[in-house]
Amino acid sequence: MSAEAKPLVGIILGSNSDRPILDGCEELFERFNVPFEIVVHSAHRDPDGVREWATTAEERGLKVIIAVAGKAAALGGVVASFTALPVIGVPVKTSDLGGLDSLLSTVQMPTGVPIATVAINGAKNAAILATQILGTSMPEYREAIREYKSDLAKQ
Ligand code: RP5
Repeated sequence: MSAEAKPLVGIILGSNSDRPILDGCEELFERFNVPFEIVVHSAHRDPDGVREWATTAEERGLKVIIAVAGKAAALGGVVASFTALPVIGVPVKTSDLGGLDSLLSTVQMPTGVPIATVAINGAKNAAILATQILGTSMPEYREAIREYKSDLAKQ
């Protein structure tokens, strides 16, 4: 993947404190040759930043969005409200409620605004799912997932 490749997946974090959740996720995107970008905008502390990023995501070439947030995790839902792109939500494990707060805030979306929610701290699965979504129209990503699954079966 060239350094200048235009990102296809946009990862938005609610806080810099969510950054460690991406361990393993970035490596998978590198393995699959998927260009991605990472930004930090909180739905509660920086709603204007979220809106600007989400409303311009499609025109900037993004195909899939991953939203990573914890606690009263509104981020994925707010992003989904601004874009027609598919949004994958990663609920972050929290110290007080173990991430159940993040999970329910992310998964319990009203009809019409779905978020494909993965497990608490499930950023690796988010990377795989995002690549599978890309693979519906880009065969090289289908092949990358096929190879990955074949390697998994050998473990
Ligand atoms: C959420 O609040 C963030 O996504 C993070 O998981 C949580 C705590 O954020 P910090 O107080 O550590 O910035 O918005």
